[in-house]
Amino acid sequence: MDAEAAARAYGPAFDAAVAADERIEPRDWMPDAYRATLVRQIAQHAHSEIIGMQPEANWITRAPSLRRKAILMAKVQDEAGHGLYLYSAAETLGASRDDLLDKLHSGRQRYSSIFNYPTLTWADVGAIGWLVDGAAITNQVPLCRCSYGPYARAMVRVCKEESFHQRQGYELLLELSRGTEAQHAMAQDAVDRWWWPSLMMFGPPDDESAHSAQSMEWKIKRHSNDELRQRFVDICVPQAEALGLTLPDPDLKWNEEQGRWDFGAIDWDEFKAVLKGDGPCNEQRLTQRRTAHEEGAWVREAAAAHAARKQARTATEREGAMAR
Ligand code: FAQ
Repeated sequence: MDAEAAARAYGPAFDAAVAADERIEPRDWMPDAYRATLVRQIAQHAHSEIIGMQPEANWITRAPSLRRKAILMAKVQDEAGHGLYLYSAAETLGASRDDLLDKLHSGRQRYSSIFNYPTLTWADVGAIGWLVDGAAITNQVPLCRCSYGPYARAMVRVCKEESFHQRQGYELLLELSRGTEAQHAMAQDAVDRWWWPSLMMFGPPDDESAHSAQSMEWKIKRHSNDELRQRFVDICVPQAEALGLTLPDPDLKWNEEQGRWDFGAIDWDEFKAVLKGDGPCNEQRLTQRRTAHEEGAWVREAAAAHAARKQARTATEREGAMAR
């Protein structure tokens, strides 16, 4: 059956399943563009998780206590795990992991803008947990209801772990904020630097978001970029107050009529520059990723050889059992 005939035959069932909030599973028919959009978004998400390990891993050897070091190591490992679930979800759509990594390494696929900023002090670990993981959760909780089953299910576990990450960041910042004057200043400086890039994580404004309308129609995205950004600001304002820290936005103002916090203008030129590769750490992040991939080649080879040997042994044992 050619593609057009398949769309005529199976398209109505796909549309009905999406309309009824049912899940689309890997073996179901789906429009090519739906598949391509999911591969694009899931791959970008997976790449963000593994590149996102770098800014915080930078502080593992310098964590101020054994407790903080153990927590940070567990968090960075969790991010690696999230990358693996997400690459697996992309594979269920027919994508090849090698090809996706190739596209990341050659700059043909994106990762989140946020990971192109440097972690200058220990307080940045707290700011990433509170703001970056906080923004990630705000964006990802609705993805647990994404129409594509494997992505939605991966998000359930990812969100549980992100919630722990967010709390550890908050707790770290709270301790610094209530500490010495220098510690408080360090926490404030980190929040000043991470606030605006965190708002950019939600993507361009709705009127410039190329994919939102179609992705919302397919129920891949459940809310627009601006809706989620607003939700995040409304969550953060009282949390910042409880932390004893200020958000670096003189235009933040409670809007009684709308029941939300109005906030100042985002510097979209900065966002575009980071997407183009001109952020403070773009080059460093990609170089480190390529190096890690090359240096890990022997691990992949050894794992593949081990798996092949195990499979051959299982096949021999099965044949032996059948002969008996
Ligand atoms: N950075 O039409 P839209 C994490 C691109 S969480 C870079 O609005 P869409 C956890 C977009 O790809 C971070 N590029 O796109 C963690 C598109 O480009 P294209 C990852 C961005 O897809 C925490 C163009 O702009 N989370 O890693 C960004 O409908 C701590 C037009 O944009 C996810 O990926 C950006 N911020 O909406 C790890 C969540 N925003 O492909 C370690 C899943 C937009 O046309 C430590 N993704 N672009 O060339 C999504 O929800 C969506 O993809 C959005 C963008 C909301 C990010």
